[in-house]
Amino acid sequence: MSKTPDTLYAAPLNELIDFQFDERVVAVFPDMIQRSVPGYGMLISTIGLLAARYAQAGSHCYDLGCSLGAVSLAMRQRITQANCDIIAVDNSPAMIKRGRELFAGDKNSTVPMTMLCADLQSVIIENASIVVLNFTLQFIPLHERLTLIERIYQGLKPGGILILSEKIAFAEPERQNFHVELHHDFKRANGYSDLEISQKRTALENVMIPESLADHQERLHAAGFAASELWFQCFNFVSLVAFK
Ligand code: GEK
Repeated sequence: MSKTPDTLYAAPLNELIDFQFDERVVAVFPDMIQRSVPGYGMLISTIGLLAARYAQAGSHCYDLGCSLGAVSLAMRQRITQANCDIIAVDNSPAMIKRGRELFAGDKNSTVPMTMLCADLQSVIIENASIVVLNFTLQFIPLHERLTLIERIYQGLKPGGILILSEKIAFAEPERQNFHVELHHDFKRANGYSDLEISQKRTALENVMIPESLADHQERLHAAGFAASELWFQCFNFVSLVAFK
């Protein structure tokens, strides 16, 4: 599939409004996320492998903040356990509209999949073997995060997993600068200009709130998860698996 190039922040903008997952973002999203998140393609395919191993027969697999459904499609291609289904949720109508079109074209699997346009906070999580938050928790208000992780823990079956991928922040300024600078090098190497990098950063400032790795690990523990494992890190982008 050819990707529409992301040029949303290429020209100087007089007024920088808060970032929104609207039609303009949806049109360029596959290009944007690939060029902005180090390891995105590998994360998606590896989540498919985790799903293959941890899906339990007769359970639900949730993809919360699914955007166009890349995680769901990867899980769908790998799951072989009987009577599993995938529930993909996003509160952006434009994402879900385009995601449903892509899902309709995915003929590689018969695993049932539902794409819901809803606030993930209102979705009941039950009988789950896998829950994925792939770069979604960072958009949830800080004070709501523990309740969400607790709800996910309660909805998971014994042996179930939460896959949590996030952009993280570092308490020590030197470490923070090191990772941020390398992330910006990554974006420059993918063709983004300094203007694009800085305008996007400003647009995300009030919308995306990264926390430290320790904050995430402590919250997972507080919610009841017996153990969590850091399985991916590239600069300030990480992914954890938490085990019930
Ligand atoms: C991927 N997981 O391609 N309820 C539902 N969806 C939400 C909410 C909410 N309260 N808040 C934000 N979102 C995807 C990438 S993108 C990450 C996830 C990024 C949705 C929002 O609409 C967007 O589609 C997604 O979370 C975050 O693997 O663009 O940096």
